[in-house]
Amino acid sequence: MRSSRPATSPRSSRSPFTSSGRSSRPRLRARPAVLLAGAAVVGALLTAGAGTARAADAPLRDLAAAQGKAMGTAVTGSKLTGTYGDIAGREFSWLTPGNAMKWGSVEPAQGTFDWAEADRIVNFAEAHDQDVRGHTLVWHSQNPSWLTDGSWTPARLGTLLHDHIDTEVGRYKGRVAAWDVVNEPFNEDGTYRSTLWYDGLGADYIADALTWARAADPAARLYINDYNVEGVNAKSTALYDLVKSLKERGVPIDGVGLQAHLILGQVPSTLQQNIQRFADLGVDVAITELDVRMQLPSDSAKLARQAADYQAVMNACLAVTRCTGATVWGFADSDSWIPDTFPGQGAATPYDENYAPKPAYRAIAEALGGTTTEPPTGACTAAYSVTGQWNTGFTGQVRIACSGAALSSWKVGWNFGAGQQIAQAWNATCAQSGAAVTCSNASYNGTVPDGGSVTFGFNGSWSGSNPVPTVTLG
Ligand code: G2I
Repeated sequence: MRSSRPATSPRSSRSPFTSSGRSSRPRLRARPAVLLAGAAVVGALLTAGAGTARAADAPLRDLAAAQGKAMGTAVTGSKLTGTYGDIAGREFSWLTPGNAMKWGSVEPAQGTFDWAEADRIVNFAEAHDQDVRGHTLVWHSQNPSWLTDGSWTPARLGTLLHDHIDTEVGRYKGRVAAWDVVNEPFNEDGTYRSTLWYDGLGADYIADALTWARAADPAARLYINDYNVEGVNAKSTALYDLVKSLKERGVPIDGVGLQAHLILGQVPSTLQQNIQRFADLGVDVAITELDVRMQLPSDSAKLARQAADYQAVMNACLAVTRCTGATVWGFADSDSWIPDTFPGQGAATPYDENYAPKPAYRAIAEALGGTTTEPPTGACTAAYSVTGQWNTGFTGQVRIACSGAALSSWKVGWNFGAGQQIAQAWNATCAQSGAAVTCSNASYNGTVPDGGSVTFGFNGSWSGSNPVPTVTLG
């Protein structure tokens, strides 16, 4: 289903991408009642006594809309099916392609374009009434080698950049609400970063890029985006001075993106003050790449600290009208850049590797005015997720986890609601009769200790749709 909204309709009625930073129509969409605690998965609880269902709390995007804000996530286009797609569509009102719109992705060979993943994300966003934050047009990284290895006169380099902006912004004209036009232009000390662009074109590559982007899509909100600019410091002050001078010169600049790749316990104390000073310049501010990394393994104390950090960031944004919202840089720990870049660190996002919401998820919801229901202590839970899906097949998994309780054997059941059939299971014995599936432990994995978990998987077939069933553990 595609959005019925014409591509040219004004966004001011549906998006926090307005000059005031507030949405006049909060997104309050009906949600299926079976969703539990905004969770990625439908879980079943087995407590010492009666099984207690968790309350159906509102998705983050609805909570954010009620505050005039957006809640976003970076996504990978190829993953937008199964549980990952369910969460991306349900919980978020902004999508940022994590890599799909970078120059190296869209024009791997000069004049040869690949828009497949970017198109997929934009189509998904429209089908889910979401806005897209385009990322990113001018950067020193993830450029195609034909560009970085070439030898260009300044005039030719400027033409290449102009054409790139024209082509990409023009392609998505009316469909991308905001662009990170320029990404990461500064060094930590506030001087300009030496890049292909700065070295070849001088500092005015920034003004030129913004001007070209405005010409290619006058309705898109145009941002400069950087990291380590969340608090008041030399780098954020350089960004502030740049935005101020661009405004004075009449260069089109609508917002600044504070990436917010944060370290556990290190939310800058001047975050709100910094957001406010940009807002006072007359630009929007967005938190664009939020994550909070920690040394692995995570534990409950670190996860609680992380929840407080997420909440502090949300509160700072909520306190400033022109802060339009926050985007997390991947919503699940299995889809985060952190472990690759910082070996030994991770667990930086609001969902764990099995798409179960973490304390950080609940902290975001609560900052946005929502209520969340913690699972009761002393429970074992079963969580079903689709980990992969193709034409007619899919792979699913169920994770049984205990906290304050333990199991010596287990049996999990569910009803497939759309004709799905299990073909083959591992780490469990499964049987299907009509829609009803029951799976019990294998000889070697009946024991789930307090604090431990067991996962089993299966391949199945589907057609039409593949909804996540409600699982019972008993
Ligand atoms: O580095 C974190 C972010 C900092 N701000 C700008 C963002 O654009 C940037 O995102 C990350 C992506 O999340 C990573 O996924 O940018 C990285 C590159 O600097 C991305 O990493 C790259 C890997 O380096 C490649 O090896 C890989 O092929 O992701 C590519 C696609 O998975």
